[in-house]
Amino acid sequence: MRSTAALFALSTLVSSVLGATYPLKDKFVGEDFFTGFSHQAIADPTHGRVNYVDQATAKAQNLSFASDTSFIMRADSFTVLDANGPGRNSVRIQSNNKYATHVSVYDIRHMPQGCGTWPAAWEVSENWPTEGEVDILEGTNDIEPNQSTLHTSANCAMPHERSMTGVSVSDNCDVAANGNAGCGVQSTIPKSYGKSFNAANGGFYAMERTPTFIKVWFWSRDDPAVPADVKTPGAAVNTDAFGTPAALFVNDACDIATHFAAHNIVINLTFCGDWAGIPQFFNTLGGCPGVCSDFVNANPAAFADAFWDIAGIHVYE
Ligand SMILES: *[C@@H]1O[C@H](CO)[C@@H](O)[C@H](O)[C@H]1NC(C)=O
Ligand SMILES: *[C@@H]1O[C@H](CO)[C@@H](O)[C@H](O)[C@H]1NC(C)=O
Ligand SMILES: CC(=O)N[C@H]1CO[C@H](CO)[C@@H](O)[C@@H]1O
Repeated sequence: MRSTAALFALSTLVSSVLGATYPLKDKFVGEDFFTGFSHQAIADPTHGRVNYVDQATAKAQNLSFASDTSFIMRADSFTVLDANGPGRNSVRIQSNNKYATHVSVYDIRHMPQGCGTWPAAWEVSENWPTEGEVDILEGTNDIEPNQSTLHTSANCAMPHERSMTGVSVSDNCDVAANGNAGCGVQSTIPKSYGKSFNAANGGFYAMERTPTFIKVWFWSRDDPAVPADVKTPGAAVNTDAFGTPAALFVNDACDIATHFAAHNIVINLTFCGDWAGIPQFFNTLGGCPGVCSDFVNANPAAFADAFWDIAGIHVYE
């Protein structure tokens, strides 16, 4: 009896982080980003030197552009800015649909690069932090690697050691506990961010979210281990075959089901602000000159590589 009970306990523990097969729910390729996502001309909550434009403006200025095989969104790289006027034009998009238990696969050829840039691909909803935030790909000033992070309300923490290839840099996800750093896992996979990501023609990020765990994987474009259903999206994905994730978040000391509501997918590109603009990140780690906002105002050409080229986002539910 006792050993059966022990076995049962072990199997429920193990099965709580097992993957599954999920059918395709939404596919976003090319023009789908103009219909399945909304351009958000909002003020940057992180105080960036940015001016998010609406869809009509983004199309007119060719900041958002779709072909059959890609969706490009980028910063204005032509205009010298008045220090007293609005920030640099850029694009922030949000999916019209929300997803709770799901897998999202991001096939990205190029991510924004350059001094002052703060790009992010993440999932979030209106009520922050009570409904949670999952940052899949985020960083600043080309500083590699960066990380995947959860931001939550109180009572959500992670054990330090987990079955993942990345390294936990902070175990408390509560935004009030550590100046909104959240619980971040730094990637140990080469070419997962910035210049080296772009030089390899990008790659694939995938995130699986269930009521009991959240996992993030990354494969560089030419990694022979890219799962076939990630490389060539089809009717379903099987996360059992994805291997050890770069980041794993578990429910030992965090009730994932109540800390995370259904989320929208958000892709954004801001400049400077509460993270990229801090001298430690802009100057010391990023090797960028002067004051971030002055740099953004005066150097439009420095933003020529500040663009996303997204081959597609597929969501399985
Ligand atoms: C951009 O994304 C990051 C993701 O973590 C977020 O913290 C920041 O507030 C976002 N900025 C805007 C304006 O959306
Ligand atoms: C808009 O951007 C795309 C992608 O960079 C480019 O191929 C296209 O020529 C641009 N269109 C115009 C009118 O500049
Ligand atoms: C390597 C690196 O620059 N990592 C940074 C990732 O982002 C966090 C902030 O969330 C920084 O604290 C790290 O230094």
